Amino acid sequence: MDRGDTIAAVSTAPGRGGVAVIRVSGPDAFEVARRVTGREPRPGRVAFTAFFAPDGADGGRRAIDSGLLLAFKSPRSYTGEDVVEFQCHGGFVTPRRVLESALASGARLARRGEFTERAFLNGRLSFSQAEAVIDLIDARTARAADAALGELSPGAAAAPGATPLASRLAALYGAIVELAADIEHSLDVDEGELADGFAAGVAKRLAENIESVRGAVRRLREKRMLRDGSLVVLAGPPNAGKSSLLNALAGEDRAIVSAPPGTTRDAIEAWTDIGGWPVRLVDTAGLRDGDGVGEIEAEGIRRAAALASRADVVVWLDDGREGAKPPPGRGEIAVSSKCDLRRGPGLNVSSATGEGLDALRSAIVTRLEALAESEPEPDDDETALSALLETERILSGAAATFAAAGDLVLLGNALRSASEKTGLLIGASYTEDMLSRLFDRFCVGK
Ligand SMILES: Nc1nc2c(ncn2[C@@H]2O[C@H](COP(=O)(O)OP(=O)(O)OP(=O)(O)O)[C@@H](O)[C@H]2O)c(=O)[nH]1
Ligand SMILES: [Mg+2]
Repeated sequence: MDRGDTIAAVSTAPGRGGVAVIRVSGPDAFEVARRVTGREPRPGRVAFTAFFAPDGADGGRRAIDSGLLLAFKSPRSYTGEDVVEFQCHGGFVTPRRVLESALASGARLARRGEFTERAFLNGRLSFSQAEAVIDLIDARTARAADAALGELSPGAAAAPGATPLASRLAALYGAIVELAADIEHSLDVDEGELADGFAAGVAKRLAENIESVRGAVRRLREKRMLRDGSLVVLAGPPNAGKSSLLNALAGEDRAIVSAPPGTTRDAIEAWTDIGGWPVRLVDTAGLRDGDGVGEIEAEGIRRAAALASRADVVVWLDDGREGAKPPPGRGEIAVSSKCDLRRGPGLNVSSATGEGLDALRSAIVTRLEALAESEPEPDDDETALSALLETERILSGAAATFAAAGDLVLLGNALRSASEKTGLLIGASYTEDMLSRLFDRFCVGK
């Protein structure tokens, strides 16, 4: 990888906006700034300056905008390299022209996440902090942002008090390595010289380590739910009030509501914040069968059933009419809708008056919290989670074998492979694959 050159990118989101930031990092960053602005960048000072393109008449330069120049001298910068930032007007043209001028002045276009990758490689951020940067950018709710901030800068005012996952993992790694070392040592001494209760002490420490792995798995699962959001599907018979409920929960008029049954065909979704959890709320076609169901509605019903089957939570609405099917599968919350008209079993909710909406939100939060506590699905391909699950598997297996046979050599081997797995999580070792997976999540310019 070409990590020693100078990179540039527009760091702000594209589109209309008051201000855009173009960031340059690398050994030639100050030279790029000299060429783009015609002045000397001064670390710690903000300069108001013109920006030039190098393609003016007679080989001269042409003004394209004016704005602010900021300079950061290595190693005191985001990436740890020399960094300059140009703040120009936003919009579709100017940021691009300032960027092109930087590129014409010796920089090359950064890949996505390359600034943060350099920060990581230069030791300015740990792996988990780099991950927290993108989680913070992607956060959809304040709770998700707090969780990311807690990992990025422990002790930050807005962050909750919980121990950052990174510290927990570091402690776990330390405990496993220490136990492995004690066992290695015990192999070097005569059995008679081992302290009384040595085996019992080992078993106890092993059990504690397994408990910490489980705690970290739960934290990771919660983190992932905060990052990716949860799928909450509104399902039920036609006309039960699903689209009305989507609009009421999302606080906007997303889905068409109308009196005839069979209105909704395509699934309609809205992202919303439910008790701090980012939720992808989906309104579906009413489920019914029999005569009078046309081709399009039938397809809508198939999609609704498919969505409900992979939902984290299904909210099953029933307005008490004949023919309503029982809720599909587990994990659903039964709602009697239109409770301003009639009361029914389960949660009574009215989208018309707003009654029961808060109770429904709480019921959804309860389900999501239970999910965060539950065992993650085994096919999970997330690097950290799979490394932790693998650690748990190794440790549990080792604990069982040790309890049965008391073989310290086997246990020592198991602990060594467990420590390699957890080492991956604390940046003691990391693979190129982990790096590219992480930095692929970033946008260009960060
Ligand atoms: N009084 C009352 N009427 C409601 C309530 N919710 C929905 N309705 C009415 O019930 C009818 C159907 O509402 P929708 O939200 O379109 O129902 P749906 O379940 O999405 O229907 P389909 O898309 O056809 O399956 C409309 O006439 C709504 O105005 C409610 O809480 N109270
Ligand atoms: Mg509908």
